[in-house]
Amino acid sequence: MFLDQVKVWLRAGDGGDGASTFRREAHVPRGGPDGGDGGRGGTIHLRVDPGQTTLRDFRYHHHFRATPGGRGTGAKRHGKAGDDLILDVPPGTAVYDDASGELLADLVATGQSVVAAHGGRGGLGNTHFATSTHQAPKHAQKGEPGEERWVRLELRLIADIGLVGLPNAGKSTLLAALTAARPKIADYPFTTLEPNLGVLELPDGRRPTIADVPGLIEGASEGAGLGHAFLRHIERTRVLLHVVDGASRDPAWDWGVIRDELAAHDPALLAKPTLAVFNKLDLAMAAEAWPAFRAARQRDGIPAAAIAAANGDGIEGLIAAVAELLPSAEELAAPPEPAGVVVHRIEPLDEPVTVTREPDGAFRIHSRRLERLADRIDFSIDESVQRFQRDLERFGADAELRRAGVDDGDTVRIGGHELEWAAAPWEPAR
Ligand SMILES: Nc1nc2c(ncn2[C@@H]2O[C@H](COP(=O)(O)OP(=O)(O)OP(=O)(O)O)[C@@H](O)[C@H]2O)c(=O)[nH]1
Ligand SMILES: [Mg+2]
Repeated sequence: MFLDQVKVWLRAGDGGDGASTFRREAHVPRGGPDGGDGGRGGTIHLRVDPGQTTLRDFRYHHHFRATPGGRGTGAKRHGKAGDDLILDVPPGTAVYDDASGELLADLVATGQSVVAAHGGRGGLGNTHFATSTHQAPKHAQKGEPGEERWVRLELRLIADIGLVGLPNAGKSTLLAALTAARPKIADYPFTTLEPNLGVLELPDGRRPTIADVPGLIEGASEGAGLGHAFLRHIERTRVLLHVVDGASRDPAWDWGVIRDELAAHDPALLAKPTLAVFNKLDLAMAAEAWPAFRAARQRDGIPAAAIAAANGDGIEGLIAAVAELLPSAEELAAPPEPAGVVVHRIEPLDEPVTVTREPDGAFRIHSRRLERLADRIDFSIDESVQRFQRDLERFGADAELRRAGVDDGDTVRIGGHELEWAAAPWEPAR
C-alpha cells in the first residue's frame, strides 16, 4: 500500500559536556583551568531526493537518532561533533511538527532541505569562565540536549499532469500510451493502488510529468474508496486529464460524479485547466455516446478529445491538446504552486518568565531560556549552582518566585529539574 503520510520520531544528538579540569605540570603546583568544550550534537536534516516517489521507507523505520557530541577533556581538547543524519524524502513532502501542527517546511525542489531537529550545542569548558578575579573556575557547562520531536510527513506528489477518473476508465492504459511507464492494467476496478509517474516527451522538447492515481469514486472526497488519500496529489498538478470510459452505461454521469468529488475536495480543482478524455472509442457504445458527450463539454467550455488508449487511436490529437494547456518550458522547470517554503522559526528573546503552582504545591518556573540553561548546569558543582542562581535573578525568575510566595524548603521545578528553595544558596533536592 502506498504511504503518503507518516509520523517519525526524531532525536538530535546531545551536545557533549564541557570539561572542568586544571593544568598539571611538574613545576606548577596549581595550574589554570584547561577544560575543553563539548562537541555539538548531530543534527537531523530532511532532504529532497528526486529518486523517491513514496514515503515507504519510513513504514517500518520511524525512530531516528543523530549521534551526541563528545565530551571536552583536559588540555583544552574539544569533544568531537556528533554526526548529522540526513533523511531523504520524495519531492512534494510537507513537514509538520506533530504536536503543534505547524508547517515546518514544504520540500519540493531537488536538494532542498530543512533542519528537522537541531543538535544540542556543546558545553563550554571551564577555561571560558576564568576572569581576573576568579582564576580557577570549577564551573563548566553541560552539553545542551538535542531537540526531540515527532514530525508528520505528508506527501503530495508533484506532477505537471494528473490523470483522474473512475476506476477502470483507462487511466493507466493512457499513461502507458503517452509515456514509457508500464503500469499494471487490468479489467477490474482499483487495479492501480499506488500513483504511477511517467514523463511525456513533447515534440517541442518539453517534458511534463504525468501522475496516474488510483480511481476515484462517489464519496472519495469524504474517504470512500482509495481515492481519498490521492486527491491531494492532484492539488499541485497544472493540468488535469479527466478520463471517462466512453463505453460505460452513462458517460455523462461518470463525468459529473468525478467533477463533484473534485469540487468537494477543493473547488479550485474545477478551475484547473482540464481536458476531457473520452476513452474506448473502439467500442461501439462509446462511438455512439461521443457526439452527446462532446456537445456537453462544448457547453461547459472544456476541451474534449476522443481516443482509444488501448490501440493508440487519437493519441496524437490528445498530445497536441495537452501541449496547448501546458505552460512554457521555463515555467515547467520551476516547482509547481505553491512554491516550497522552509519555515525558519525565530525564538523571541524577551519572553517573560512566569511562575505557577503545581497540584502538589511546588512552584514551577516557565521560561524556555531558563529551562535550557538549567539543562546545562551540573548541579553537583556548587559554583555552577551559584551561577544558575544568578541567571534566575538576571531573568527575573527570583522576583517572580518571591511574588508567588516561595519560602525556605519549598520545591521549585524548572523543566525536568527539581530544586529546593533556600534564601541562598540553591541546592538540588535529594
Ligand atoms: N476496448 C478498450 N479497452 C480499454 C481501452 N483503454 C483501456 N481499456 C481497458 O480497460 C480496462 C481498465 O484499464 P486501466 O488502464 O487499468 O484503467 P484504470 O483507469 O487505470 O483503472 P484503475 O487503476 O482501476 O482505476 C483494462 O482492461 C483495459 O485494457 C480502450 O481504449 N479500449
Ligand atoms: Mg489504473
